Amino acid sequence: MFRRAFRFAFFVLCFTSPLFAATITVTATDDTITAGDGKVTLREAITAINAGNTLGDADIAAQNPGTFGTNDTINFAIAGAGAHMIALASNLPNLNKTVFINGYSQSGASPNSNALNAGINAVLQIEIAAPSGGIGLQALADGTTIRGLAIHGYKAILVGASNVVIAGNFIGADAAGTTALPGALGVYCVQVFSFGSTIPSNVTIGGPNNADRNLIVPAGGSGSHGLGVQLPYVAPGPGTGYVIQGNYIGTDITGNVALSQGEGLDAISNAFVYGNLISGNPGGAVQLMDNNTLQGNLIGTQRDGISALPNGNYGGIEIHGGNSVIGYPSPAPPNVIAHNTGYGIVIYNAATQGSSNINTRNQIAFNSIYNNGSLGISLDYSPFVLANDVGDGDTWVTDKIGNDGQNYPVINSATVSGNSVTVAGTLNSLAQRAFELQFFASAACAASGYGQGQTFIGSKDVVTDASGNASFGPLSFTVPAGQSVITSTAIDISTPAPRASTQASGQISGQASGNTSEFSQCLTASGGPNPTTTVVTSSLNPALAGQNVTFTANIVYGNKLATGDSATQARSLDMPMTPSAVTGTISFSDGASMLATVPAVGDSAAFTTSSLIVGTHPITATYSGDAVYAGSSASLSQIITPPAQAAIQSVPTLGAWALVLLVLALGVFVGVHAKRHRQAR
Ligand SMILES: [Ca+2]
Ligand SMILES: [Ca+2]
Ligand SMILES: [Ca+2]
Repeated sequence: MFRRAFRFAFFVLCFTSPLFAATITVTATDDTITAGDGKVTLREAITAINAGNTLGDADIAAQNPGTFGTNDTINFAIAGAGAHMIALASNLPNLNKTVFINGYSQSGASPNSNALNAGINAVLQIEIAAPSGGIGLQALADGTTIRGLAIHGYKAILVGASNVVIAGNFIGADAAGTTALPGALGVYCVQVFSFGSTIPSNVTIGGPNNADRNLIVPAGGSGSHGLGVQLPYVAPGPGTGYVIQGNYIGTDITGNVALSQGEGLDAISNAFVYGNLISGNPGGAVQLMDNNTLQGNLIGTQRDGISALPNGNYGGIEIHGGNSVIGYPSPAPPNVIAHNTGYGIVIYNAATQGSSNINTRNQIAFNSIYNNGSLGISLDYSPFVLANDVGDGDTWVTDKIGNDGQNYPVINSATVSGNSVTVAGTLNSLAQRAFELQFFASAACAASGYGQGQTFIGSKDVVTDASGNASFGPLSFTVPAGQSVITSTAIDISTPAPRASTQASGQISGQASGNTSEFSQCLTASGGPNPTTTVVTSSLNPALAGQNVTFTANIVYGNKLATGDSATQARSLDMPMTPSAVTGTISFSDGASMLATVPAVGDSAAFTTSSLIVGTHPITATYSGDAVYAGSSASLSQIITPPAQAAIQSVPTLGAWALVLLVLALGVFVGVHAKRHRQAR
């Protein structure tokens, strides 16, 4: 009985344990296949795994690699200090068997542990240089994983299989992650392609953990720009289930310096693009096809999500298709799309670009879109605002305009009181349909007079009447200090019939259209800066003449945070809305006489004096105000009493004349004493 159980356990171990999959350890940077030379090269390891045997090489056999053919592993143990460069003379064999290539097995290597906003601290020790004009690694077996490599060249990593994971690598850069290394023809860092009739699906580039973060540098070659990630877009592709998550795309390992000479993401379909930093790409950040979801990406900023690191060319996101969701549904972290030299988001226009796709139903919500060089959202690939048409009858089919030319709301009034803004206005669009209106606050309006939208402040659902009209407001939203420029977008949330024409990756029947407008005209909220109250106090009142008295002024301003979300904000994100501290100066005066002007720091300023003469002083503290906060002032009566009343308690102090007299007396004493001393000798 016991023996039978033991036999069963042994059977289970033998036939199910991954311990028995083959592991080959690369021991040299050479790029040769030479049996029995005392070295195992990467080329030998891949060749052996593809062959399913040791190649009759005593060096491989001596490693007791295990059973070939099921989830084999290639590890590294190259002697000496890294990083170790494997310079390929020709393309390696394709990865035809499922394999885990683990660069982190090399001594001294370690994966990234930093969050997205803290730079990459991975240490890579294995660097692979593709042959000139050639390929680094080509994964053609389902389930292949490539981790912990610095790899660069013309086509660094090609993926022609499903369930492949590319994580924790530096692609298109050196092992330090600070230098772009283009091939002669530029770089496809990761190119996923349909191999024959095989359509790769479920390919993951990066992943949910910090250790999964790739550095992807679309380095450029002569006359050719690089591409960070390109997904299949020609027949028979694309597949489904692509994940591009947590990567730095275009920067160096700090996330603050641009290395890219090309475009970040290209031909993206059926992908979940989440939590990437995509900045510093002169060829543009993200080009979308169909059916993508983008959340929590920083596009055009440094790793802090604030400082500028712009993408060039079209700018942030260029859409050549439909059904993508950018920043929705809530509660997902929004995308920050800022500082790009071109558009924030632009949809291709079939009339001028000849797109054969159907570029509608792209839903854009909750994002922070600001300070981009052209429009925040353009539906017709034009830097000019697409004017509203009465009844919103324009469509992609008839007018070749993205998102069916969805009309934007018109804000008629916006007034500010403290940190609250109240808006009202109208929408004219398709009749008897439901729309979500989203409102945004910004520090400034775009040059067009129409918005971008820096901070999402709330939303309101409306339904149009038989004439296509709806009104909204007054609606009150909390706005961040200094952001009094209000804009709005309209999103069609009705559930219309499926799209007029079908395509391979078509609209789900009954799904809300999601057509989102461009940003509305800006309206700067009126009502002036936020009111303040000055509170002034004295450290000693009454005080004796000659005593130090410190006057402190504190600037108090309205309810700093929302006391509760309004009903229309129930779907909003929990965005931080920390008000800024006051800037400017605080002046202290004694009646008509100015005493001092002090910069306001941390909402307060102080002034100390011992010069007030006996009597009652009307002290006034006056806050200058700034762009955000209105000025204010407050007064108190400071009483100064004669010093004689408290002379006994006071520590006597020497006046200047008394000091002179004392020094003179000391001098006389020392002189007399010295004279006596000399006489005594
Ligand atoms: Ca060898
Ligand atoms: Ca329309
Ligand atoms: Ca329209």
